[in-house]
Order: sequence, then structure tokens, then C-alpha cells
Amino acid sequence: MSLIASDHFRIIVGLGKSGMSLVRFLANRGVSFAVADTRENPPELATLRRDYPQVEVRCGELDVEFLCRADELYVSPGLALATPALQQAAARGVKLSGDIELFARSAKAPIVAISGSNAKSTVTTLVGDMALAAGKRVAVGGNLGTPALDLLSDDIELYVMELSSFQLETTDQLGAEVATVLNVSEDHMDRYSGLPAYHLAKHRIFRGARQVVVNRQDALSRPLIGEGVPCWTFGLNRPDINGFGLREENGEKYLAFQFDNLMPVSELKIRGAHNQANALAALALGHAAGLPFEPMLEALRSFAGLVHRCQWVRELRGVSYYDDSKATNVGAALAAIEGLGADINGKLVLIAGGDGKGADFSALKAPVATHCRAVVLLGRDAELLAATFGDSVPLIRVKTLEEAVQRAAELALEGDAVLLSPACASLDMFKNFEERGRLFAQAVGDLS
Ligand code: UMA
Ligand code: ADP
Repeated sequence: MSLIASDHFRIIVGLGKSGMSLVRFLANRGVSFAVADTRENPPELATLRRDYPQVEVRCGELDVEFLCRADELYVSPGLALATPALQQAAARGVKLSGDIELFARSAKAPIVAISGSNAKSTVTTLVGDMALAAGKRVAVGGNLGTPALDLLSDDIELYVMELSSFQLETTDQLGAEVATVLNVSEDHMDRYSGLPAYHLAKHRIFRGARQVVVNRQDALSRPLIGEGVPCWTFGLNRPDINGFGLREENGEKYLAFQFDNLMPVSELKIRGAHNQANALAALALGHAAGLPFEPMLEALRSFAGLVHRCQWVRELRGVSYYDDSKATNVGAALAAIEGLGADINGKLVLIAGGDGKGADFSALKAPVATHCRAVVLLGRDAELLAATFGDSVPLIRVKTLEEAVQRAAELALEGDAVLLSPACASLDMFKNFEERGRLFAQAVGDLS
């Protein structure tokens, strides 16, 4: 059976990175297609016009009549499926699909599929490193780095894929060798009607999975699966059969599988309880994918963490500065505040705020009161955060990130840490979370 019926006409909706990967994929297979994007000047327009000048492109407001010329639309993860024009096309019988669905149909090697509200990139990178250390020809990407379709190659022996809820919404049957939802906490509430809808989207990752990995400490990570599907678990408590967890022996903590210690936690370079959970999740996924323990542990020992995730930047006058710009939601900021707060002798001066994406910040109130000396607030939703914290902690409002760093440096005492962990997306003030992190590090570097 052919993967794509060649007599059908497709439209790619969204000409960003994933849209461009779809263009290459369809063009290489001789499928006829056009492109639409609501933006007047989408990011890959120049590349498309240069490399595929014959392809029809419609920019600006989506035209339902145009969309209905297609049998199937491949919709960018950046566009809500609730967009009226897409819904009108769907009501007229046009199928809505996406790049991951095509990837799943085309991949010839097993897929390790990773979703969750937080830790996706860290765990995906770790599993990729483990597979490399085990000598596998591995491709790593998806929501992280290279778009899925650009990874496809007959040489690949294992795909390790980070998948977002947006990508999963347009994926019917992933058929992963092993799939996981690492954790579920509120995120993207500007795109979903509530946590149940977001949860439902993430759990599509389990469709057709041959094995699953479950977080013992997060009931929302547990799929509804049939009896016969092997299930591996991870968690920070003691593991049991098929479980990865922590065991203590002679005062030393170990990463462990079932009843056996694998490696002392002290050999990990990444800090904090949340990163121990990430190491255990990666071990569970790697084990399910058939990787041997030795190379997996070797990869864990050498992994120093990803940039902008609780990354140490500098120490000045006894104060450490950490860039956790990737904390774009409440769950991530919570993990950093609790993880780092418990790790340091002094207190945290937290820099937070930005685009809160409709989130409920209340879970931050208690840990902030426990661990923070002060909170410096900036960005669009600064006042929402201020209302959450009330008078439980001193609050300082600033206009720029440079000013935030200055004020935090003045407030921090020796032994404290200044932590940028915004609990918000960056897009109200910055190009992306990377730019926010870079500017933070720059401002910290400029402190004297
Ligand atoms: N947009 C429009 N009109 C369109 C299409 C897009 O206005 O017709 C806007 C939307 O605001 C959208 C943004 O442009 O959010 C980006 O859309 P895009 O189609 O240009 O995106 P890509 O470059 O294809 O990037 C997408 C993922 N982006 C999103 O899900 C928002 C990238 O994840 C992913 O790396 C890439 O595909 C390759 O697979 C980024 C991301 O922020 C890193 N993901 C979210 C997250 O991690 O929280 C889910
Ligand atoms: P994602 O790709 O899901 O955004 P990352 O690995 O990039 O995940 O980490 C994003 C943020 O989540 C970082 O700010 C990091 O400090 C935080 N984080 C990392 N691991 C965990 C975890 N196990 N639970 C909650 N938050 C975490």
C-alpha cells in the first residue's frame, strides 16, 4: 500500500520549520500539494520560492474554498485545530492531519516517543545520547531540533522523538515501540479548554504503542491500555517489579532497577530531584527500547544538562546565578524553585513573569514563600503573579530583564541564588526563551 495516494491533492497549512519539512517530503514523493499560511510573510517563504518555485502559496487569511480543494490538510502544530477555517474545511469532509502522522507511517525503525508538560527535551536528549553510546544509528528530533520528517532515513535504527500535545492532536496512530507522557501539569491553557482536553491530546501518544513508560508519582501520566501491553515505571520512590527508582544504601542514594542499584546519584552532573526523575525516565525508555545498561549509565554520567534549563551562569560575591528560561509554565518553575531551593544554603531571588498563557499560578505561592527572599516581576502577566503571591514575599516590579538582574543582585545575600524561572512564555518581550536566557546571562555577565 502506498503511504500517500498520489492522485490526491494536499495543502500544507503553516510554512514554518515543520511546514517546510512537509514540502520536502511531499515533493520528493511526487505528491501534488499547495501551501497556505495566515501570515503575510511566513518564515520559510523565501526558501520555498527559491527551491520550489512551482508550488502555489496563499498567504494571509485562510480561504475555506481554497482549503476545500484538498483531500487532506497537514496543519502546523502552531495553528489551533479550532481555527474556524480549518473546522469549516473539516466539516466539508477534508481530513486534518500533520507531519507526525506522515512520519509514523513512513518510519521503518522503532520509535521512542516522549511527551509531557516538562522534561521532554532533557529526557529525549538523554535517550538519544544513550542510544549513541550503545552504538545505535539514532535520529533525535520532533518538537525539539530537527522536524520529524527531515529525520527519515533507511539507515536509522532508532528514532527518539519529542512530541508536543499540538503535534499529537493531528496524529491518529503513532505505533511507537515505547511511549511515555512524563508528567502532566497545566500548560498552553490559551489553546485548550482546560486540563482534561490537554491531557487527552497528550495521551494520543499511546495509540498503537507496543510498550509504555509511566511516572509512578503522576497519575495523569498513566494511560488506559490493554492488559497485554508491557508497562515500565519510574519515580523517585523505591522501585518494584519493572520499576526504575531510587534506593538508599549506607547513606548513599542510587538510581536503581527493580531490586538492584545501578549507579550512585552523586555521579550525575545534572542537579535536583527533578533531574533524578529525568534520568530514571530515560533509563526506563532506553531499557524498553532494548539498550544495555552500561552505555546508558555512561551517557548519564557525562550529561551536563541542556542550556537554559536550571543552567549555572556565574557566581559573584557568593551569589550563584541560574538561567531556567525554559521554565515557560508553572510546573517547570515549581520544579526549579523546589529543586534548587532545597539544594542551596541561602534563599532564592526569583525573576518571573511574561506571557502566562492563561495559567493558574496558585501552586507557586507556597514554595515561593518557603524558598524565596524576594521575587522580581516583569512582563505582561506580572500583575497576575503579584496577585497570586500577595504579601507572602517581597515583590519588586521592573520593566526590563537588565533591570531585573540589577535589582536581584542588590537583594541577594551571600549563599543565595538568583534564579530566572519565569513560569511564563517569553513571547511578550523576547523572540523566544533562548533569547531571554541569553540576555539574562549577558546582564549577569555585566554585573560588577
Ligand atoms: N502561525 C501563524 N499562522 C500560520 C502558521 C503559524 O500565525 O499559518 C504562527 C503561530 O503563532 C505559531 C507560530 O506561527 O505558533 C509557529 O508556527 P510554525 O508553523 O511557523 O512553527 P514551526 O516552525 O513549524 O515549529 C513547529 C513547532 N512550533 C510550535 O508548536 C508552536 C516547534 O516547536 C517545532 O520545533 C517545529 O514545528 C518542528 O517540529 C516549538 C515550540 O514552541 C519549539 N513548541 C511548543 C513547546 O515546546 O511548548 C509546543
Ligand atoms: P520540555 O521540552 O518539556 O519543555 P525541558 O527538558 O526543556 O522540557 O525542561 C523544561 C523545564 O522544565 C526546565 O525549566 C526544567 O528546569 C524543568 N524540568 C526539568 N525536568 C523536570 C521535571 N521532571 N518535572 C518538572 N519540571 C522539570
